[in-house]
Amino acid sequence: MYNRRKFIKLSAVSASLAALSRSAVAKSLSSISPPNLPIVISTWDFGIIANKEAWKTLEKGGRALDAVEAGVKIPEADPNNHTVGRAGYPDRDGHVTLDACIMDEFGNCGSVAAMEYITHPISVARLVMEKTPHVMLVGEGATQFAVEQGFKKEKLLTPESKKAWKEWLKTAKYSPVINIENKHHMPGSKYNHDTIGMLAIDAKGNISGACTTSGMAFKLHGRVGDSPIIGAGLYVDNEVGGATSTGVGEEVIRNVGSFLVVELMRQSYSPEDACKEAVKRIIKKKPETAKQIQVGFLAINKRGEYGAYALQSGFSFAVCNSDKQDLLIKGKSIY
Ligand code: SD4
Repeated sequence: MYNRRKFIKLSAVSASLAALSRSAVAKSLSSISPPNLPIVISTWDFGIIANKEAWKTLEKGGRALDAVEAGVKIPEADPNNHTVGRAGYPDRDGHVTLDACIMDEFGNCGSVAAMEYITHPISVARLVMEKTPHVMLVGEGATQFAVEQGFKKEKLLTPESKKAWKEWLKTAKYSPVINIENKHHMPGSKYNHDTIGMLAIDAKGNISGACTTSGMAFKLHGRVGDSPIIGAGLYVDNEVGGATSTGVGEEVIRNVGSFLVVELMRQSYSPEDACKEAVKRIIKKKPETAKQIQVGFLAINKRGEYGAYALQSGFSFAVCNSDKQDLLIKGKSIY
């Protein structure tokens, strides 16, 4: 009897101790999770100014989707940026054709490809997502839709881009060069140029992403890269995280790169390891090509942890949260 009573008493003590330690664990978990939301990250040095614009929405408690659209519109409108938006370098026939896509926390997505005459392809992509039953519009159909939605039709080829194109025409040699956009950037421009891919998590923990580009400089007319292709240039799964890519789009498409990165994070790879594995797949399929081109991936998981990996050195990404608005990180690389 005595023993039984003592046992009951002891059990009660250990049960309340267990409850206490459970509540301590719960408390410590809630204090570290979510770590630092909201947060926005994006590719390359010009990601800093784009993130700052996105942050204006996020810090007010706004939606990640609105933040990424507003953020990437900054490089799209920048007259000194020759790889995104209105001042993008043209294709080999002199047409500026733009690619962009956007994806929200519900798995909705919209995209435009090879679209001419419109400065903000990301906003057209958003309207494709929100106002049509489709995911992707291309070429003239995309421009027509944009005009119907009230976008202004503009001539996008700037004098600087035209000059660079004329210069290129002298040899008209097309071979993707590592960070080709950086090599073609105009004197006086202070940014390191390339596609912008942006991923944000808002205060509610919802993830969205956007990706926008003028594509590879002096491409074949009609060429579409990875950037407007959901799963290649961008992918978001609100349960897992998001990923985006930059570099030679053909290799990203072949590996459905951003979808792969998100799926690897689902299998509990860290964002950086997932990006590294996706880069390694590119090498595995085309080892010789991989040595001569650039591809970079950037990813964030549901907890707001982020990471990146590239084939070649020179890839950077920008991070913005309540701690710091202008953090620039050098991406790790294989070569
Ligand atoms: C494309 N991925 O069109 C884009 C462009 C880019 O370095 O990121 N270039 O293939």
